[in-house]
Amino acid sequence: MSNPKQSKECIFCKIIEGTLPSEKVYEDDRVFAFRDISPQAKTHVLIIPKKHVVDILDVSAEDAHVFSDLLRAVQHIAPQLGIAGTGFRTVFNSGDHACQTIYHLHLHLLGGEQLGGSMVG
Ligand code: DGP
Repeated sequence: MSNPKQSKECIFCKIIEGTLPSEKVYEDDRVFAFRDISPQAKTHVLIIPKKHVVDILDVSAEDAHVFSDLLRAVQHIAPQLGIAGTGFRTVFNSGDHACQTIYHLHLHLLGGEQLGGSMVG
C-alpha cells in the first residue's frame, strides 16, 4: 500500500533528486528551495531539507540543525528574490488540522505583495 510519508514515494524527494521538475531558487549541501506549484502569493517558495523528515515533530535532536538550515536559507533567498525589504511570511504546516498535504518538512516563504492579516496569506 502506498505511503507518502516514506521517502521513496515522496514528491519532494523526487524534486531534490531531479526526477520531478521544479523551478529551483536555491540549493546548498543540506537544503533545496523551489517555487510552489500553486502560489498563494506573488512570491511563494518552499524551502526543504534534503534529508527526508515528515514534519517538525519528526526532526531528531541529532538533526536539529535542519531548523537553522531552513532559516539560514531564508536569509539567502529573501534578498535574492527582492522581498527582504518589503517583508515576507514563513509558515510550517504540520498535520491534518494545518492541512499539511506533503509529508516532507517544508517552510513556506510568502511575499512579493501585501499579505492578508491571517496566518496563511
Ligand atoms: P502544505 O499544505 O503545507 O503541505 O503545502 C504543500 C505545498 O506543496 C502546496 O502549497 C503545493 C506544493 N506542491 C505540491 N506538489 C508540488 C509539486 O509537485 N511541485 C511544486 N513546486 N509544489 C508542489
